[in-house]
Amino acid sequence: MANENVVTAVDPELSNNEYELVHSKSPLFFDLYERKSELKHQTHYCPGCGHGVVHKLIAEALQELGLQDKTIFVSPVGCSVFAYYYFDVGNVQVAHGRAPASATGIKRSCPNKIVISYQGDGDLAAIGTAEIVHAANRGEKITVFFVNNAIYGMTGGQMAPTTLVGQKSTTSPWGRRPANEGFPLHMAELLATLEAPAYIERVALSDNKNIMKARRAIRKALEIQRDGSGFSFVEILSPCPTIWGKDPVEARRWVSEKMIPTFPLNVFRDRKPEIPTGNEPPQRTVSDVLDIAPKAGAHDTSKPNHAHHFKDVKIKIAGFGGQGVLLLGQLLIEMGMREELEVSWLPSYGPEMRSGSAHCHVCLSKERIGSPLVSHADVLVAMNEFSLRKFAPEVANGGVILYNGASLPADFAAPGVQVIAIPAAEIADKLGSTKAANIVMMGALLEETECLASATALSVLEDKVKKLDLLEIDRNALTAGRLFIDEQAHVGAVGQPDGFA
Ligand SMILES: Cc1ncc(C[n+]2csc(CCOP(=O)(O)OP(=O)(O)O)c2C)c(N)n1
Ligand code: SF4
Repeated sequence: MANENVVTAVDPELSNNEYELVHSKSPLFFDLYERKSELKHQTHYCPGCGHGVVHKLIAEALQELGLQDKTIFVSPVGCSVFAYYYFDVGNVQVAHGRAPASATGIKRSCPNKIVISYQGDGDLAAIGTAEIVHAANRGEKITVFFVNNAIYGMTGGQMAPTTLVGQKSTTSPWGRRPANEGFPLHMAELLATLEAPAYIERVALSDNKNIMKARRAIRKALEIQRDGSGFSFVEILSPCPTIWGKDPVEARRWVSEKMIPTFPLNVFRDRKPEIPTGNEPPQRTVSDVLDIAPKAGAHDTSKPNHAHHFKDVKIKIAGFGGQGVLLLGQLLIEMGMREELEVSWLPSYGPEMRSGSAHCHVCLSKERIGSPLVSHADVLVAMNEFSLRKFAPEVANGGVILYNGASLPADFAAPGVQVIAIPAAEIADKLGSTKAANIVMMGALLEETECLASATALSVLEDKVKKLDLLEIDRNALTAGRLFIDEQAHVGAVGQPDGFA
């Protein structure tokens, strides 16, 4: 049966099938490179770049080992930042240098997955030195593919820790001088001084023979992770024709003639580490560790007694710094946790401590949360007019906007969304503190959406608000927000530009 992944192109200039080009692509790759509006069959890498070769070798190894559905690929910052556009596996793209730390978290929470940390030499050996050393030293059961091209490719050719002695770069225009810039870092050798790693090898993309060795090393590193044997690391000396100013053939030769003498190819470690076990600390629940277990006599929230009528609720809370916008989000996720929901809270604010704009994304869900980002909110709590206008267009159809104001701005409209104006600041002011406006809004939110129980809200406030006079104001503010929603419905105090209320 014909292999659908093999494309055969016969050169029309050549007679009688004299010469045939055969290209094959691993089915582990996506069909098209969607990021490019045109040329979707091409990658974003320069011709002759080693990243493309390494991608192919990883894809083929994953496919041969049958690991596609179990793999989570952590891509770095650098030329390979878009690796997730190619690999049809689980993908996470992380901050510069942090891939081994993120991979650690992913592997520890999903121990049955194959977790790959893919990094360049700027990413791994400069900004991320600490992360790789400590992940290796802990013997994290991840696989690291370290693409060493002796330069920062993505940013235009600055010196990397791996830049060769005498090699010119934009930041070492006279060539690297050990007296000034130090010597190249040998990451494979450095990590091989540690006890915990199971497998460390350096390979090179200098010629076909070495590429075949790289292929075997990549496969072996993945097998080691599959078998649970420990930390595996493959350093791959890789051409960067563009920044080196060479054509692809010269660049490969340069790997062979210049890089390999500095970075000898070798298996530096190949054994299952003996890591002592036992004496593990007792397993404790998150609420025990954070000391948020319900106290005796407090509202018993150990078991959720509130029926959640949703699969998930996405909330955005926005206003000025100082209006308790971020705190309101934190209170809601605390309540969610006590009601045994999955929760996430993602703050966003400028450098100003007060009066700058601030907002947070809150997710409450019965299922694991994929992304903490709320791009289509079910509920928007807008603490000021700026936030109302800015975020209203992002509210999902059928969603709710709770606006801190006596009435809606005259020209404001949000079709398909229920908008409720609540004079929260005035209500809070009358209760003794304008600052409690966020709690008035919390009461309104709970009453309007019924997403969390009032009893949980009270128990959270009792635990979090230490000053008794403030606690009293907050209790009243919570009730006032709830009552406003109940009563305004009867008296028609809802802003209704869209005819909802
Ligand atoms: C915190 C931070 N610092 C600096 C940068 C700029 N930056 C982007 S990629 C990069 C280095 C990339 O070099 P390398 O890891 O060797 O990967 P390559 O592009 O060569 O594959 C740098 C310094 C950044 N994006 N983030
Ligand atoms: S700049 Fe270098 S590392 Fe980056 S894509 Fe081009 S050849 Fe590859």
